[in-house]
Amino acid sequence: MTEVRRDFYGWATPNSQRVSILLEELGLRYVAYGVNIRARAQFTPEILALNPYGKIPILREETDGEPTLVLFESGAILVHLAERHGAFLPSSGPTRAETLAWLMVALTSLGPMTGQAHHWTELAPEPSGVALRHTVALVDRVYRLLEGRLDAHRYLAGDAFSIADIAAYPWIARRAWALQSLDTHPSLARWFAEIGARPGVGRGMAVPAGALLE
Ligand SMILES: N[C@@H](CCC(=O)N[C@@H](CS)C(=O)NCC(=O)O)C(=O)O
Repeated sequence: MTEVRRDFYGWATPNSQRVSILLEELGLRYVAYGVNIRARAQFTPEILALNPYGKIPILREETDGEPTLVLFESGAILVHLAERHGAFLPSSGPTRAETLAWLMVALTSLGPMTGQAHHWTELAPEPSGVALRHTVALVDRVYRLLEGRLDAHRYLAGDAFSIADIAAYPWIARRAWALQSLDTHPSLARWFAEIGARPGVGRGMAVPAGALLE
């Protein structure tokens, strides 16, 4: 029987949590390695050898003891695992296309815009009101989009929980970074509570054990 070993490199960050949530939702066995980005561990030779971009998450797979895949970019990892295990992404048809569209909203708008806003709300060495207002306004627009979608549909891709929800959830959990609130987004709040109640999501959010971003 073929034996697959999976090594997951991550930290308590939203992009990492996307992957650990999916690993848990799929019930896969994996070994989690902590890469503390606040201690700049992403720039060690070991991590740069796996991802020359020096970013997490990273997934490494071995099949029967032979390295078969090293993958970075959370979206690529989500699609790879979902396809390989036949879950949370339809294999063809319009719902697959829609799932990928909402996945891309999470990958290219929600995550990066929230990350940029976070720079201006908490991390920048010098404040900039212009940059803060600009980046928060970009996130406001994404939240309005998600609220409208979830007003009309149970999940981002429609009727079924998918990798689009998994990609969005950890960033909504960090909404304070971009001065967002669920109080003014009732449908997003309903979705956030439902996704957060899934045991696999709860477990995935806590990987690697003991990791703290602060
Ligand atoms: N587009 C990438 C972004 C990865 C990313 O920016 N990861 C952050 C943690 S959430 C990181 O590694 N930051 C450290 C750095 O950029 O040096 C993905 O989705 O995987």
